Amino acid sequence: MASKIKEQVEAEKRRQISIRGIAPLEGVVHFRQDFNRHVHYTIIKDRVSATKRDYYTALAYTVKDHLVGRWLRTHQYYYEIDPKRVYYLSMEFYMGRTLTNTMVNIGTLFPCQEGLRHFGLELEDLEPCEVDAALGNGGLGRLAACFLDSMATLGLAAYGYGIRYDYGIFEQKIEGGWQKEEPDEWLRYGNPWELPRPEYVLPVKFYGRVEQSEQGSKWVDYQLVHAMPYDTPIPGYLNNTVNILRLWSAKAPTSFNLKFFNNGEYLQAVHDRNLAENITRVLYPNDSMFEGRELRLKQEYLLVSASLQDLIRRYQTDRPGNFKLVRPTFDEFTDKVAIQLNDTHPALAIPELMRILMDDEGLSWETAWDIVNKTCAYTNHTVLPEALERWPLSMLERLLPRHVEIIYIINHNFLEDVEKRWPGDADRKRRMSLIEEGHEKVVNMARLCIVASHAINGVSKIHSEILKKSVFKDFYEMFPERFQNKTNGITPRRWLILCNTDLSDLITSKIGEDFATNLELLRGLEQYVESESFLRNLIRVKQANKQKLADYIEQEFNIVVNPASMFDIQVKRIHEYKRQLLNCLHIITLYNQIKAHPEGNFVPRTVMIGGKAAPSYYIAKLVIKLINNIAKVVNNDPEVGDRLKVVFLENYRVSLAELVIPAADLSEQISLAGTEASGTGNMKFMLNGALTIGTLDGANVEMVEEVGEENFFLFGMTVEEVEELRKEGYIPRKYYDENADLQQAVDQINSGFFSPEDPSLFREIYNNLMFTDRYCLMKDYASYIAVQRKVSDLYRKPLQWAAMCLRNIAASGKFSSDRTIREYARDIWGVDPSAFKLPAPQESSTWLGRSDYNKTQME
Ligand code: 26Q
Repeated sequence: MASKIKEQVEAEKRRQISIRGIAPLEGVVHFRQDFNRHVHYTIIKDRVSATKRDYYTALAYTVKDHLVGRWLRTHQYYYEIDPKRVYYLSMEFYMGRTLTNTMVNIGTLFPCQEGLRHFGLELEDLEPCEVDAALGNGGLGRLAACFLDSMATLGLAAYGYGIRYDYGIFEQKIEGGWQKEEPDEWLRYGNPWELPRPEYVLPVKFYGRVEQSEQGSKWVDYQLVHAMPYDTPIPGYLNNTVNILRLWSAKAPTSFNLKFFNNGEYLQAVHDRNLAENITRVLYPNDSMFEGRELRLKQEYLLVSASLQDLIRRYQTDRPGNFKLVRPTFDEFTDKVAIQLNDTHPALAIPELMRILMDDEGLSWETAWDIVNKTCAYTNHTVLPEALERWPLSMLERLLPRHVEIIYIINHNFLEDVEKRWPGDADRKRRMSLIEEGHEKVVNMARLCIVASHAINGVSKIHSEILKKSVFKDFYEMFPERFQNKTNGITPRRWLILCNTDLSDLITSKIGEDFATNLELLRGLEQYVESESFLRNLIRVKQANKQKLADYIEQEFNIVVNPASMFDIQVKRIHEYKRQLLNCLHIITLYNQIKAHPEGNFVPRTVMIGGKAAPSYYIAKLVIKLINNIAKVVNNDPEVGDRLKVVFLENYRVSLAELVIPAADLSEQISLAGTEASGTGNMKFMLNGALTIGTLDGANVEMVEEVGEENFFLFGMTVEEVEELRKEGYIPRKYYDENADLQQAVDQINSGFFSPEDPSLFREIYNNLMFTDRYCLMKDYASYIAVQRKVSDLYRKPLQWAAMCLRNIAASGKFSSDRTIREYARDIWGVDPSAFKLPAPQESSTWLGRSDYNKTQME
């Protein structure tokens, strides 16, 4: 009884210092009025007819209203002080949901929660009404979203530019164990967070030809498509900054297909408008395999062309929509503009900026080239050769004739420089040429980016080293000063405060709330590794998160999981290099051990795997089927009981990550060393108090550096060992012959043990493992299994486990995307994240949370 009271007192104390802030009474009253007004006037419903979604929408508008003042003020301020602008160009922004993130960042979470309760509504019930903005495939797109949050939080004058796809990444359904893709109709119920800006529409040209004249080159006979901008506000964390994400949507110009129109073929002309508007219809769902589709090229060019026109307009004029030139020359351009290319997808920005500066603005080649070089920088996200963009020259020539001319000249000048430096080295020139000769000529976009940019960076230490040592070795020799590293990060607002409020409140109770913008402060938690009461609190928080996930799994998949079992989780895109199949081999091995010793004392585990496979990636889809078939066998074996359960997490996405990651005990980061550029899921798990089993790959290397090997379950070959093994000739079969457990597992896959209805179903996986095994699963199996055993042993000792979790949380501060963005700002963009905070706007009604409330008071 006494402990119950103590717990309540504790809970009350934590509530007082909650990161959610305190709800001032008058704030809650205003909130209720505003919310009511939106239900009534915006949604046009009453308390009888309003649905949950109506309440969600009304809440979204209520919250959005409080962004408006800050939004306007931020941009007035930018026009006043005219800082250097940073433009983040990306084909993907994987934003997820916006509602709760907005409330967290403007400090109104608590008053909103309180206010809703007066209507008998729980925020938790309304949140799921918001469909994820899933305009991304995975890591690269989510990184862009985390960067927007950090750039706004650091007060940078930064803009995201991307594509407003009508359909984001497909919705994954599992039918009979197989992945089925369904269109992601994210705009079906409208999007309260976006603002269309038809007044800033811009023309984009395709096809046609180049005419040479006295005045230079002219692009003629082109087809026109309009790019319509939609703006989404990006609030910084409690700093009154609201930046903008501007997404382009293709729109047929009024004049489109006028030819038909004049012939009286009116209906056909209206019909054909779809052709133009199809450009931004759908996100390409490939994230590791380049396919040279013309529609994708059009998407990339639409992004680049519209964004460059837009940012040049911003440079030249003093107000949007005011076309009075205040800067008639480009003399200050490099002082006012930084352009970051998120992989090569927006690489056409290079020839496009050259074209604009020369053909439209009349600058010389040399001046234009210098400007391009000083403004553009390129981030590489992959070393897999099949993922690198290499566009057929013939396709480029048809679609963008002038750009191909420019690329030829860039290449000519560049190869001349190579010749100067390495006279007569023809092979080097072949290796470095932007245009590769094969059975068809292609443009290597990564090389174009390296030659044209002042900075090139990888996304983790080890990845950046690999770029210098192998992938771009020749280029590193030529431009060593351009190569940098910028280790990825994640935003602690979404990936801790939003998704794991209990943990962030627990942390706040010990070290205060400043870790939200200074994540290195988490080091201050190290002093509690021996405090049993703190560790027990940590365990309690984790247990509650696990229970929430268990409830979801039971509700969605009808699988009952044991919340006391170890939650062993691998969530990421399905790809051979990420080795979900190695995880499968471990599951099968555990199953075989239980079957061999049914009376044995096993540490119960629930293994969860989630992720989407590219629709055209057959082997990846077969792996999904295998996981589901293993689950069927294991979950229905009464002898296994609740000692082992396997769950495939259907339709893994940002919002599901927010539920899954806080519930993890064990994070699987098991890619072959040298293949995962960085990974960012690994960081999210670490921050949320999971332990990691992983290889020395990507950012795992730096996680180990921060936390110490003794607090990390390392296994597998190093990059050097992989290299060595390949040199001597890798024979996967050897490991099969040597290891009876591996043999048994592989044989079961081959013999139809997991597919009795079709025994040869997984033959291709078997052949792959035994005869190719490009990612060396067979070699790493033994060490993986050995370390998994150590994981189980530690799980038997909850306090030791929790202490190690705490050490991981305390060591995760480096992986804040605020740190990453500070480094980009300093080393690449040449901008200074200002400590200056915009004052809060004056608002007619105020229901602000504590933090904002205090700032208003201080004015
Ligand atoms: C390219 C051309 C045509 C169609 C699609 C694509 C395409 C699209 C997406 C190619 C690649 C991607 C995505 C790559 C990606 O997500 N890479 C991941 O980036 C993360 C952020 O840096 C890293 O953490 C991961 O390691 C890396 O795999």
